[in-house]
Amino acid sequence: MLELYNFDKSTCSQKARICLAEKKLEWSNRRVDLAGEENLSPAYLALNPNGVVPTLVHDGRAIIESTVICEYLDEIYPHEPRLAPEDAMVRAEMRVWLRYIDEVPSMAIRVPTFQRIKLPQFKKMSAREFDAYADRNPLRKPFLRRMGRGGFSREDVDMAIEQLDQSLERMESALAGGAWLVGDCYSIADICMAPLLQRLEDLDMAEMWRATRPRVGEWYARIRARPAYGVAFYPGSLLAD
Ligand SMILES: N[C@@H](CCC(=O)N[C@@H](CS)C(=O)NCC(=O)O)C(=O)O
Repeated sequence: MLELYNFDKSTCSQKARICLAEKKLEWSNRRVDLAGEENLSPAYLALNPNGVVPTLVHDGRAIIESTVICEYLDEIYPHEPRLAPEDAMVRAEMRVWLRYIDEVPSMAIRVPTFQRIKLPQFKKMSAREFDAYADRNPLRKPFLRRMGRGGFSREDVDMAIEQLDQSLERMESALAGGAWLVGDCYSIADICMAPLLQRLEDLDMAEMWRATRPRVGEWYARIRARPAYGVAFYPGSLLAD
């Protein structure tokens, strides 16, 4: 049995949901209430000590990290569509993308997201309440402390935009070689990038690629046209919903 602990609007959860939909797998939805801090409850921390979503529970055993979850699902359910390239060298290229996506754009996207969504809530907290909230987050404490109740500095916002811009530029150049990030093979690299572009669009930041990066625009249209995309992004899963 597959259970996915996830949250509708979380980009990391969306990565895992696209993967499950691509593989047409049956799974039980375990919705985690982030606003209610269910992710920081002892029961959830026992599954995921980082206190973040998603977590996949397969026959009672927990697997964390969205990218790891995607690779795991493709490995244990090797039916079509395969989501990793057959060739070891090309698979390594995909993994290079996955490390980069985890380290750079997935981190950077949190800055404009938190500025837009969380800042109004944080502003209502007292200093003591905010510090206690930051301290309860096993993984996000430094990030939250840096943001503070007043929001990120101009420099932090600019740095995040620069990193997102770099990611889009790398995509534009990779897509000169084929329809997908790793040549002609639709893969987990595409799946992990897609929710980040959806988020940029939801944050009214799609101009970062619309006029200037045509291959990215075409890639985005292609991935959104896949049936799995519509399954993963059900009504209520977008920032604006
Ligand atoms: N590297 C982790 C990151 C997971 C992560 O940061 N999840 C966010 C949502 S996208 C979260 O749970 N945030 C908790 C919160 O916002 O309170 C993964 O890819 O699974």
